[in-house]
Amino acid sequence: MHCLMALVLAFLIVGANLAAAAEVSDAPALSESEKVQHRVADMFQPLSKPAEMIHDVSLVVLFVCAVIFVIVTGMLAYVVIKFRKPGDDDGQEPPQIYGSRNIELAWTVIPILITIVLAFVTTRTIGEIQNAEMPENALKIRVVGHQWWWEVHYYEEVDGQPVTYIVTANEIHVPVSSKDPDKRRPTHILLQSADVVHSFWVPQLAGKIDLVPNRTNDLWIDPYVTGTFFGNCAEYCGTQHANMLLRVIVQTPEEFEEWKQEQMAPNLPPQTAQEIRGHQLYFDYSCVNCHKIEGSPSKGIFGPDLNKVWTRQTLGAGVAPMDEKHLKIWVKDPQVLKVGCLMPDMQLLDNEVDDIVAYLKTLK
Ligand code: HEC
Ligand SMILES: [Cu+2]
Repeated sequence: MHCLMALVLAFLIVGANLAAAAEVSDAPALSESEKVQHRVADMFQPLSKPAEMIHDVSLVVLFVCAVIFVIVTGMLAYVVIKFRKPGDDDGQEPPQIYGSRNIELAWTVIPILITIVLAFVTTRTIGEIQNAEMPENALKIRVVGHQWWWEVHYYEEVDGQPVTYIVTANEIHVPVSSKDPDKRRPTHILLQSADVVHSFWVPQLAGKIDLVPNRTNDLWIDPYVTGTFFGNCAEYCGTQHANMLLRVIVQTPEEFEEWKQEQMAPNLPPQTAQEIRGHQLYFDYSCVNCHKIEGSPSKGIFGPDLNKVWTRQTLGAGVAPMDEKHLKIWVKDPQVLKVGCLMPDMQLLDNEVDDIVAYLKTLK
């Protein structure tokens, strides 16, 4: 009873302290309703060929393991109940039996065989996915992992050389593919890293593959339906690893073509007085050293390409929605929304922030 009271008291004290702590801390930069929707993607609902193949093989593995689990725990339960200490126990040691060649062989050989079969089934699937031929019409993308965002290049091979035609960040638009071989249009994605090891994972579309510095890996996706698919970095890569989110937006061929044209169109020059001031400030401050804007002297590549930044759904690899309010918070001090991210607080005045954001909104 004392014990229980002590426990209740402990809970009350901890609870009170937590409540007090919550009162002192500042209001969060993002309220609950403003947080960007990031449904945890359901890997048991694959909607793309490679994810489907992985799903099938994992069900086989899961089934075999479930059977082993039931047999082993069943036998364990049986033994524990059947051979529990009887009422008339004489307190003597039971007879000691050492070694049974047959039983030892059985529990060595059977698990080895099961493991070999599972290994073969798995490697065959991995091989089939990795060695799949990409059709001529496959969309080609190169993704570079950064602490803590994704750089995305759309490229075409011209005389064996990759030529980039769109650069964006964190959001990958692709056309819908199909199970019908004639209507298929998969997307082939090269994976590289600018700093540490990251891992690209969009559970409903494909398996996860690491992005390793000085190496190019690749995967492909073949989405059967349109929609937005959520993914994230699946290899711890530093402070903001958890906010290194990514989304794949699967569109109809027409919508995708429209998006492509929009991204490739030249930016309109700033119109209003405020946009012109913002444009000037953007170039006066060191934004240009880290960010690139197509057709302008802003050629930095340390941070995300800001060309058409206003067409993105999210900001800072999914930490906030892309709207005026959050863009202002970000430009004022990105550390508020994404603590430790590699864009510094530029110490801008509020009116400078307003002007720069007005300019950024013309990038669409
Ligand atoms: C030292 C380099 C650096 C400087 C200087 C810098 N940025 Fe950034 N910026 C970054 C990095 C890195 C990110 C990505 C942060 C992340 O998502 O983790 C970023 C992200 C952004 C984003 C969000 C883009 C997106 O798609 O999510 C905007 C907008 C932006 N910066 C605007 C600016 C503006 C405006 C300035 C000048 C006032 C500026 N930046 C100065 C490095 C920099
Ligand atoms: Cu990571």
